Amino acid sequence: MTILLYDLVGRDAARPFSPHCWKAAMALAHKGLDITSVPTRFLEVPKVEGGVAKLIPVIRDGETVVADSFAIALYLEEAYPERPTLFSGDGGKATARFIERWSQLTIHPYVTTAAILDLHAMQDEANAAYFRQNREQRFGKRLEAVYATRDAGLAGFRASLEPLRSMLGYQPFIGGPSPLFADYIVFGALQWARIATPYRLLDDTDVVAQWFERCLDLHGGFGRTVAAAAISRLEAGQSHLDS
Ligand SMILES: N[C@@H](CCC(=O)N[C@@H](CS)C(=O)NCC(=O)O)C(=O)O
Repeated sequence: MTILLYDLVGRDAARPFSPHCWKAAMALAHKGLDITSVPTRFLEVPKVEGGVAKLIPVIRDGETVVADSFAIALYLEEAYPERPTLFSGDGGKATARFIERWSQLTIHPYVTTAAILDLHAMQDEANAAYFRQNREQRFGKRLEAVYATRDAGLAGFRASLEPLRSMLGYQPFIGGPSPLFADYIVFGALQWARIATPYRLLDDTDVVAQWFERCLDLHGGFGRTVAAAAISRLEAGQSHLDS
C-alpha cells in the first residue's frame, strides 16, 4: 500500500523543495516504502487532512496520519521495524534530535538568507504574496533585506559546518558506515538550497559537498529526481519581487 506524503511545492508541482518534507521523503525511501506525493502549496497547507497540522510534511499510511518530519521518522521506525533502521536504537533517536536542533539553528538560517528570494520567485502569485507577508512579519524586515547579507555570510556559514566536516574524516555518514535519519535531517536542509537556488553554498572540494553527493545517490538516486536549480527566475528577472 502506498503512503501519501503531502509535499510542499511552488508553481512547479514537480519540484518539492521543503527541507522537512525531504527529510520525510528520504525516511520513506530508506524504509523502501512506496510514496505517493501530494503536491501542496503554502496556502493549501492548513487544509491538509482536514487541518490536522499547521505545517507539512504530513503523511497518511492507511488509517494513520502523522505530522512533523521527526515524528514521521519515529512512526516509520515503529511501524516498520523489519525494514532498514532509521535510528539504530534509542541512543540514535536522542542523538538525531541533537542533529535536528543543530541543523535547524545553524544551517537553516543561512539557507533562508541565501534562498529567500528564489523561494519567493518559485511561488505563484497568490502564494508569493502569502510567503512575502508571512516571512516579512516573521523576520521583521523585507525579504530583500534578509537576502542582502548572503555574500557576507557565506564564509561564516561554511565555517559553521566544521563539526560535520571534521566528523566526515572518521566515517562516510553521520550514521556511521551507512546513513540514518540524522543524515537525512542535514541532507534536507542542503537539498532545500540545491532545489531553490543556484547559489553555491559549498565548494565542490568540500567533504561536506561530497557527503551530500553520496546522499543524493542513495535509494537509486532519489534525491536527484528533482534537478538542481539552474538559473534562478530571480536572476532571469522574472520574479514577483513586488507582489
Ligand atoms: N518541525 C516541523 C517543521 C515543518 C515546517 O516548518 N514546514 C514548513 C515547510 S518547510 C511549512 O509547512 N510551512 C507552511 C507555512 O509556512 O505556511 C517538521 O520537522 O516537520
